[in-house]
Amino acid sequence: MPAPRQVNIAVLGAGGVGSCFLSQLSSLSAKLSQNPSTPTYLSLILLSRSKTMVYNDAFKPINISDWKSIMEKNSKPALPLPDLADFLAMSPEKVVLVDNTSSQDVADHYPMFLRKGISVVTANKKGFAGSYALWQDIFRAASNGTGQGGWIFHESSVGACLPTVSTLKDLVETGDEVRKIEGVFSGTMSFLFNNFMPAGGGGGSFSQEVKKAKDLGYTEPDPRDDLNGMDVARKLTILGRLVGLEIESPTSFPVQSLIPTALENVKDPNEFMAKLGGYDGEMEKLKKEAASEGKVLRYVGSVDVEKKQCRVGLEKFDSSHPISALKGSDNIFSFYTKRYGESPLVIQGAGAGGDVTAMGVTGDLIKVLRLLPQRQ
Ligand SMILES: NC(=O)c1ccc[n+]([C@@H]2O[C@H](COP(=O)([O-])OP(=O)(O)OC[C@H]3O[C@@H](n4cnc5c(N)ncnc54)[C@H](OP(=O)(O)O)[C@@H]3O)[C@@H](O)[C@H]2O)c1
Ligand SMILES: *C1O[C@H](CO)[C@@H](O)[C@H](O)[C@H]1NC(C)=O
Ligand SMILES: *[C@@H]1O[C@H](CO)[C@@H](O)[C@H](O)[C@H]1NC(C)=O
Ligand SMILES: *[C@@H]1O[C@H](CO)[C@@H](O)[C@H](O)[C@H]1NC(C)=O
Repeated sequence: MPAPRQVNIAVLGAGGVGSCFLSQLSSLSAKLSQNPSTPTYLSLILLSRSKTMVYNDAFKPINISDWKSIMEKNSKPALPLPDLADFLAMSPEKVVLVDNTSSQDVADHYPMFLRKGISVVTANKKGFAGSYALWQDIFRAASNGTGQGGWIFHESSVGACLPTVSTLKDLVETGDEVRKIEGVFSGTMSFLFNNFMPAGGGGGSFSQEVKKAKDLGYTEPDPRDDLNGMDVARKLTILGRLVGLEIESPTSFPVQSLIPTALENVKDPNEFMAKLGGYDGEMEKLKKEAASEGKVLRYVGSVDVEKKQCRVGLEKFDSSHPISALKGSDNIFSFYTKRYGESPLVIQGAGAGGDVTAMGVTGDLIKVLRLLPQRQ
């Protein structure tokens, strides 16, 4: 009977995704410890928020079911990231770092963690959608079978748990030729346009629909952080890079902002919301135009791989197109490839939410566990 394995888990971030992850980690850990062929013991040995951390020098496990009160009672000031990397590297067992933050700073340090043999699983887009230099550094630092660096997985960085990253990687690695990627990559934009211009007709004014989305909690606290299109641009950057395009940054291709120019610099989000109605005319005109052609407006991202062109913005679609028929805040990703021909490989479903995003992270954690060497 093989010796049981022990793997130490360090979790950064305890927000919406982080809390769901911790509850999934708790049940995963119980299940793996019962595995009859190779029991694996997962220990949560560090938990961090932006200013505070829980850990101990002996790498003793933290009770996962009790993390909230432990975090309140026993936390110390957060270690600076280079010190955190040194600390984790001293662990007697392999360490997997779960990044549940949206921090650029944490993402900038992935290469450092990986080079110290620490694996990383993450829903944070910042490491993969920032500069191309960081992208290259991360994948150079990651183990590629040589057994030196840690492993890195980031399924949830695009479309939460929808299998977008892994599917694209499989297409590329098995030799298919990806020609075009197109879709609705933002739950917020999906909800907004499915309501502003439903395929069956109707829908309120643009500002009314933005207000509705905000009131339901579908937007960022300042809806301009959605309307500027940068969230979509970041996801498109990741998808484009996965098919081999050297995209310099999410600002190196055209991104259509839906924020009226006059309201870009308004300080207060409430003032922005109050004034948005004054600019409904432009969107109303586009809506009428699309309707007169029997089409609907949608906010999409697309990569034309052959022409090496990326674009984010409004497009018109026939009402029979799968993109027009999207419901609620669902995402859709269409991969047009040589093997799939005229009929693209389509992935569709919920692209946000703590639980489904955490599931993507937990799935990545399971992949890393399979790759880590068995105990001697
Ligand atoms: N929620 C979704 O539907 C979804 C979908 C796909 C991807 N994602 C991605 O998942 C990540 C987490 O999302 P979320 O909704 O859970 O965010 P969130 O609720 O804002 O939580 C972020 C957490 O990270 C912590 N944090 C920030 N900077 C840190 C640092 N330098 N070191 C340690 N901890 C730090 C915060 O600490 P404090 O508690 O101290 O503030 C907070 O606990 C984001 O990258 C997001 O883009 C989310
Ligand atoms: C945070 O943890 C949750 C659950 O543990 C996981 O689903 C989520 O993907 C993680 N987020 C990141 C950014 O790693
Ligand atoms: C962990 O915390 C839970 C909830 O407070 C408690 O019931 C359980 O006994 C604790 N486990 C250990 C090993 O201390
Ligand atoms: C793996 O690492 C070696 C040595 O650094 C490098 O030459 C090779 O290109 C890498 N392979 C991949 C697939 O990254």
